[in-house]
Amino acid sequence: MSRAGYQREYHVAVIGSGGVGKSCLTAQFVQGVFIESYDPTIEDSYRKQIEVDGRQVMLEIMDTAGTEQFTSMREFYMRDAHGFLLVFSITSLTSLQELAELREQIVQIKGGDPNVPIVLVGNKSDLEEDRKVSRSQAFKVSQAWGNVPYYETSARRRQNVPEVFVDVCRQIMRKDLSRARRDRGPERPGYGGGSGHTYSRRRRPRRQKTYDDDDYYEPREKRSRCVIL
Ligand SMILES: Nc1nc2c(ncn2[C@@H]2O[C@H](COP(=O)(O)OP(=O)(O)OP(=O)(O)O)[C@@H](O)[C@H]2O)c(=O)[nH]1
Ligand SMILES: [Mg+2]
Repeated sequence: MSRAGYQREYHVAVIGSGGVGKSCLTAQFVQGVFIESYDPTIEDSYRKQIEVDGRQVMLEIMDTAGTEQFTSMREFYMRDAHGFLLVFSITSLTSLQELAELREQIVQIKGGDPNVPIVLVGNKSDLEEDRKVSRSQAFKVSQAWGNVPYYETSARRRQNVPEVFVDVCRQIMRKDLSRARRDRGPERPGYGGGSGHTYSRRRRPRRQKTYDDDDYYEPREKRSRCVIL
């Protein structure tokens, strides 16, 4: 149990077109393995306990179907999830374009809330020679969606994989905290003894960097609205 003495459970849905690497990202994060073969997902869910900003969090990860014929559960998981990884492959422009509709559906299902916790994920970054989506293209999309964070990941090389899950989790926590504050004032009994001080610290202004800072890397708590390459 965390020093806050209270464990939260958050639901994260991993969504995007078929074959972009949703299952591989999830498997890398949960089990630390890379799956070479392609077996279209119907619906899988995983639970993993992680520590974010000193708090123990139980993540329930819904690995969803990208293939049309298996998408009947879409509305259910969109309602259920607190946060979303919107995944495309940097080797397919169509896979990025198809996310727009999914994102609109999410916002609509969440009652028009434009601040739903979302991370835009460009996967297969190891396939640079097959790149069809430039970083600037993807970054523009992330800005148009209200400055959601954009990361490029490689499930194959485990690059930025934990980072995307932690980022969406942190966004959910932040939202949870502000809701608790709104409902109950500055005290935070919902966090079971946490004063909220540690967490609110994360809200300080961040240094803005642009997507083409190739060597850009800052400690996790400092970055959120930028591209991680
Ligand atoms: N080179 C490379 N291949 C990847 C990466 N991630 C996934 N793949 C491959 O892409 C294929 C599809 O990966 P999946 O994770 O099954 O794709 P998915 O998005 O879950 O597909 P659906 O379940 O049909 O929606 C597999 O053959 C993977 O090995 C990556 O980061 N780099
Ligand atoms: Mg899958």
